[in-house]
Amino acid sequence: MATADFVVVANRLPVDRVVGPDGAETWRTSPGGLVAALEPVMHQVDGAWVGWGGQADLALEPFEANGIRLIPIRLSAREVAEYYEGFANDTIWPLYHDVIAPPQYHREWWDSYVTVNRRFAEAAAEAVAQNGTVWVHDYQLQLVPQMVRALRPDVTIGYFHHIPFPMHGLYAQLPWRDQVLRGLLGADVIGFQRAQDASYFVAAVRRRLKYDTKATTISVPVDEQTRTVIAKAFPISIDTAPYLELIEKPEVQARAAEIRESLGNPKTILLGVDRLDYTKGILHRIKAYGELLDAGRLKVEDATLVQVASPSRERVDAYVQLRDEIELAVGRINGDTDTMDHSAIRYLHQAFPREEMVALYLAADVMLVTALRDGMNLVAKEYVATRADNRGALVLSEFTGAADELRQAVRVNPHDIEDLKDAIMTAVEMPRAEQSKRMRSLRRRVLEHDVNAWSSSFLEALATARAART
Ligand code: GDG
Repeated sequence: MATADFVVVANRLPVDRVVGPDGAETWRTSPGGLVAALEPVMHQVDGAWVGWGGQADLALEPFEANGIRLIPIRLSAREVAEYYEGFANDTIWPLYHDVIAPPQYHREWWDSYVTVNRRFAEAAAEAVAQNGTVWVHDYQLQLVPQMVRALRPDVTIGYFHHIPFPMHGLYAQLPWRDQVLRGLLGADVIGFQRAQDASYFVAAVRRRLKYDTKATTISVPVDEQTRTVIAKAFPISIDTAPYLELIEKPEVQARAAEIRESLGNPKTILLGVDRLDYTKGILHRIKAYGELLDAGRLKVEDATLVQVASPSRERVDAYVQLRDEIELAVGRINGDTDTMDHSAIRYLHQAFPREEMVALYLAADVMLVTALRDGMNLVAKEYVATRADNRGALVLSEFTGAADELRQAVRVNPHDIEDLKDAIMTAVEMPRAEQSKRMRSLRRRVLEHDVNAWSSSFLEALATARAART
């Protein structure tokens, strides 16, 4: 197989498998921002993408889709359960999100994580050209940088961590804490969402491995010498173009008006859009909203909360339980407060096409992003991008990466239900002029720092690292 100068390694391939009514298989580009950000890069250089096809036991040969060479990794059903649902989503995910849910530590999950990481690393090492670049993505593949380095010392390696990195006091729980640090340190550049994440990582390296560190630079001893690793923040963003196009479409605007109509034309539509995940603070938001209705600070005739909770990780216990709790809470509040014409909460456990999401953003007067912990949170940025008329208000948790950048949002500590209630009311009652002043500044930030700016700055750092090595 021909090699590629630039190889992306991510848990998922950038395409989804679609089987037509005649049984014929096609691949459709996934709608995610990562694909949008990397697609131009993949086309400029000679690129390949290593990832899982999303289905257990799917054995596929490398193939090409939309001009990108794809190298599928096969995972058995057991590996999906142990490496992906287990270690990635039930050990690392809760631990790195400040143990909002208790992480499960199982030795066989770890073993599977090592095995699968090695498979990804071997595929990347085989695919990359001499002196090429490998860019590894996210917490499912933290061991891959070191594994690729061991196989291919000629290659420049980047890693980007999409979720938070926890403070040392929590990180230290991980039974395989040193192995994971060493795995990541195989990279030349390690990117995090926030400066705080990077500094927690550097502190963990200093405390556990006793390596010398200085600000964002880590000196990793190799034989008698040292190798420099950069660990710093590269806040990710959205591909703004499709959002700016969709908000101009008459049918999307008409749909936004139709949504408002179908909710009984309330004065205020509040919106939450999240994967159904315990990190997103959906329950806290619903509780605060219910108390505002109870206390008469909001009236069911005047306000509706639309909560989209898109199905996620439905085979992990904590998610099954969370869904029950949310649905109980929504049912109670609606049961207590709905009238024949108005519903307190319109809850949708569904995934929608992007057009519908944009229509919802356009219809929403107040956007609630109240995550208890979130690497970045792209929903906040998407809402801001769609507010071309500078109207609307964003309530944003200080525990999201986005809070570092979106300073003009109504900031909130979602653990503090009283603060959450006050923040919701501040947003609901915000005068037009203030909405406009804040939104203008928020939009400037999001439109200037889009996903292309993010990938360029990361790749520049990698190029600098490569130059320093030679
Ligand atoms: C991880 C980190 C970090 C959601 N429901 C639907 C739908 N979505 C889209 C949103 C948004 C994306 O999914 C979710 O991105 P977030 O950033 O909000 O959150 P995570 O999925 O947890 O992502 C996060 C991110 O990685 C990137 O680094 O920001 O912190 O946790 O784009 O719009 N899209 C459609 N239908 C849905 O029902 N079409």
